[in-house]
Amino acid sequence: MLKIWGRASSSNVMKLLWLCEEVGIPYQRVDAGGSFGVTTEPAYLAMNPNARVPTIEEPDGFTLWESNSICRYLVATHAPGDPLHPADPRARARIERWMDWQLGHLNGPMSMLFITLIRVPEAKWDRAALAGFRDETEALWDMVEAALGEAPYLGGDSLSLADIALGPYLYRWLNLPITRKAQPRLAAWHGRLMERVGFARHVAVPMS
Ligand SMILES: N[C@@H](CCC(=O)N[C@@H](CS)C(=O)NCC(=O)O)C(=O)O
Repeated sequence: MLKIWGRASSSNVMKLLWLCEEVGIPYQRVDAGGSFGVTTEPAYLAMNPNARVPTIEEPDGFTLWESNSICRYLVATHAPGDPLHPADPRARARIERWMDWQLGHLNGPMSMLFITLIRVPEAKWDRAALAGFRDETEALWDMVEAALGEAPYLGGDSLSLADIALGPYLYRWLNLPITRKAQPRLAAWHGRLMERVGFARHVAVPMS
């Protein structure tokens, strides 16, 4: 059976748990990262020298790290042809663009905002920096708000890996204790994602 290494509270692990639920891939999850440690042990580093979660391990010993690459690999190997990651080059590229954008643009300010608000004691907050992360993140979500004017899902008319890559961050953005401007398309998109069992079960969970 597929093994997923990583704590369930990790946004990057959530992507994989949701995807497995979405396409019916059986898996065993092993706690690692955060207070569980494990990621700096030699056996883990041999699988993932980046010492982060998630990492996957197949029964034949194949391992892979980087959550978005793992998502692509899992569809290709366990659900080939699934519209989550279509073969058409243009449709696929429009989906992968958002996966790259999540990693290259959204992840930085969003993680700083999340870690400060949820994991750093309030007395230690740098409020000016926090306001900067909030503003930067809101401007990035405005891009998604505009994109959702073209289609109900980020990659087009149906759920795709673009939604799965951004979903955990959308949930956090809409639930962090901050003031936010109204972004009605984001709210409607969140409502559509909440209808997916995998999102409701693995992503829409208390933040820690
Ligand atoms: N780009 C990597 C990021 C991996 C990453 O930073 N994971 C975080 C959790 S979301 C982590 O391992 N943090 C340290 C830890 O949990 O010990 C991916 O998408 O897999």
